[in-house]
Amino acid sequence: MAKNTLKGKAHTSIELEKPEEIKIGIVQAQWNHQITDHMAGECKKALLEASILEENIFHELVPGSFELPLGAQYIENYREPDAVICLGCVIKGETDHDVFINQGITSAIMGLNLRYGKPFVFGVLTVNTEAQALARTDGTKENKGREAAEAALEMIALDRKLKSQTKSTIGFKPYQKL
Ligand code: RBF
Repeated sequence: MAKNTLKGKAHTSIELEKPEEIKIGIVQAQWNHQITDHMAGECKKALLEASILEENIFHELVPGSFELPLGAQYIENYREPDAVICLGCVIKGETDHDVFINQGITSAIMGLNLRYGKPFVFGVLTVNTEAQALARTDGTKENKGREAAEAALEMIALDRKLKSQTKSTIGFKPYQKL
C-alpha cells in the first residue's frame, strides 16, 4: 500500500508474481558516466533484489542522453522487454543545449510509452551542477537509478493487475497492444 511522504514519491511495496518471466531493458547514456554508472549499478541491483533474472536484463550503452529514445526503441524491437529504463544525466552548461536535449528526450520517451503501451521509464537527471547530480545518485539518500527500476516494476504490476481483471468481451477490445 502507498505511504504518504512530504516530498517525492510515496513508498509502494511491489509484489510481482513470476518475476523470472520479466524482461527489462536498461539503456544508459555514456555522457557524465561517473553519474550514469552509479545509476545503472543501483538500477540493476534493485531489479535483481526483485528477483528479475540477470539474463533477462538487457543493459546497453548509447553515446549521450539524446540517443536514449532510439536506443530504447532498438531494445524494444530486438529483445521485446516488458519495460525499458532510460538512464542519463544532462548537466546545464553555458548554453541552452540542456533545454533542447531535455525537451527532445522527454517527449520522445513519452511517445515510446504510448506507442508501445509499455513503460519506457524516464531516468534522466536534468541538473544545474555535478554536485546536484551526485546528491541524487550517491545512494546515501536517494538514487534515481533505483527509483527508475521501481517505477518500471510498479508499471508492469499495474498492467498485469488490470489485465487479470479485464473480462474478455465479444466484438470489442478495450485496448490492444501494437
Ligand atoms: N549528453 C548528455 O547525456 N548529457 C549532457 O550533459 C550533454 N551535454 C551536451 C552538450 C552539448 C553542447 C552537446 C552538443 C552534446 C551534449 N550531450 C550530452 C550529448 C548528446 O546527448 C548527444 O550524445 C550528442 O549530441 C550526439 O547526438
